[in-house]
Amino acid sequence: MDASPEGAPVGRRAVLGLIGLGALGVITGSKVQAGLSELLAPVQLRDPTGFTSMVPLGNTWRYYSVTGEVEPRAAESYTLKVSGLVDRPATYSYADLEALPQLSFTDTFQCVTGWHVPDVPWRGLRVADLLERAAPTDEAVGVRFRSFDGVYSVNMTLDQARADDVIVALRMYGKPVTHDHGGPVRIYSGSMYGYKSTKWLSEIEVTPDNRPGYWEDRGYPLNGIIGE
Ligand SMILES: Nc1nc2c(c(=O)[nH]1)N[C@H]1C(S)=C(S)[C@@H](COP(=O)(O)O)O[C@H]1N2
Ligand SMILES: [Mo]
Repeated sequence: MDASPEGAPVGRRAVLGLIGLGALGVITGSKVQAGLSELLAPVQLRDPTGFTSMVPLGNTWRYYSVTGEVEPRAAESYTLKVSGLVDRPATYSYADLEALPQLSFTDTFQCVTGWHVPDVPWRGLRVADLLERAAPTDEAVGVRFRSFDGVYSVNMTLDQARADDVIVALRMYGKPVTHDHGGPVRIYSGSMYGYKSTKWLSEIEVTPDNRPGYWEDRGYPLNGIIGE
């Protein structure tokens, strides 16, 4: 079966039992690809406060994790590796990342399955800056973003990863990125669909190729630029 739905049910914390399959049909949307397979293998959808998902079913976040629950990581013990085809591999602590120049912008978050969230304020540092510090070698072609969930990864070309709106995000809505949104540190890939924004980021590896990552292996476009 092909994996069009995103994420996996996560047992008791999933609200699917609470809202039922009928409501799920509404959430996945009639004009979106609410195929039967999507209903049978539902997306992970959490509702931390209990009832918010009952109200505005339009522009709300879905909290995705293809691995179910992810062990939370504190900012104090967090590290990000920059590795692969670079002259200067490095490991950054959260404080190291915070000390680098940050930029802030507001953007629409767009999942390839159709839902979106407008006007999301982000803050973080450009992946381009980390790459420049690492100095990719002449053989470098792609960049692979890995997650400490142990499974998720995404690739981009080196050029795509250097775009101004591709950031290592430390803050969202003016606050540290929450665990459910992939904190303490996630990628936000501005002009690309949500699956290009690796949550629970652990490593940025410069690669000799641009091989498919988790969702690209399951049919999503390797070039995830919105509208292309
Ligand atoms: N580690 C990890 N990162 C991930 C995913 C995931 O399942 N695991 N899902 C991706 C997809 S398809 C989307 S749309 C966004 C969702 O971000 P959110 O969970 O903060 O809403 O995360 C992306 N990054
Ligand atoms: Mo997505």
